Amino acid sequence: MTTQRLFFALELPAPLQQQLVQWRADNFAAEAGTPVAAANLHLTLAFLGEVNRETQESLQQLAARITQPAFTLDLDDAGHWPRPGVVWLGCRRAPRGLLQLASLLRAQAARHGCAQSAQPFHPHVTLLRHATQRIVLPPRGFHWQMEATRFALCSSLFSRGRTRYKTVARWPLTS
Ligand code: 2AM
Repeated sequence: MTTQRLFFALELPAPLQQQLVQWRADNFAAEAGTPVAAANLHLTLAFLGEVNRETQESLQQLAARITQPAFTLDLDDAGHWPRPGVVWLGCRRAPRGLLQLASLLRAQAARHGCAQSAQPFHPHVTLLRHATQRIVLPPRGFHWQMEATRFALCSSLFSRGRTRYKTVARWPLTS
């Protein structure tokens, strides 16, 4: 049976993606890590892994039934996880709506056999990969805000040495 590598995510608006890429270029040396392409900047809500069509359809049906209000996301924190080699942007205070949405999607994924990480959910936008050396993070004071008015199911495709994400479906956040 064919499978796809899938994850639920908050997409970032294109202008915000561009602002983040500019800030990254201004604040990180080229050797700090591999930059994630602007169009690939996103915030993962629940990672599903390789999923067959039947599981995908069940999870999409459940996602369509979610009724949650939109929320504001403040990207005002950054960090470095040397082991996976990730430099990320996140929120000093994650909005309740974000945590609720991720928790629901992760629970539904787990019930459908998509193993969820034992690590607590730490919402983040990955900016750099392969960042395994010591890094000096930019000083605090940066802050971007976005309204999360919808969430998406995305697929991850790897071809010709590049990862591309494609949006499979989207649902509005409205109560
Ligand atoms: P990352 O950016 O922290 O690496 C597509 O690969 C998305 O799913 C990325 O945002 C990635 O998070 C996330 N992801 C990949 N593998 C994962 C895993 N095993 N557990 C949780 N998230 C994962």
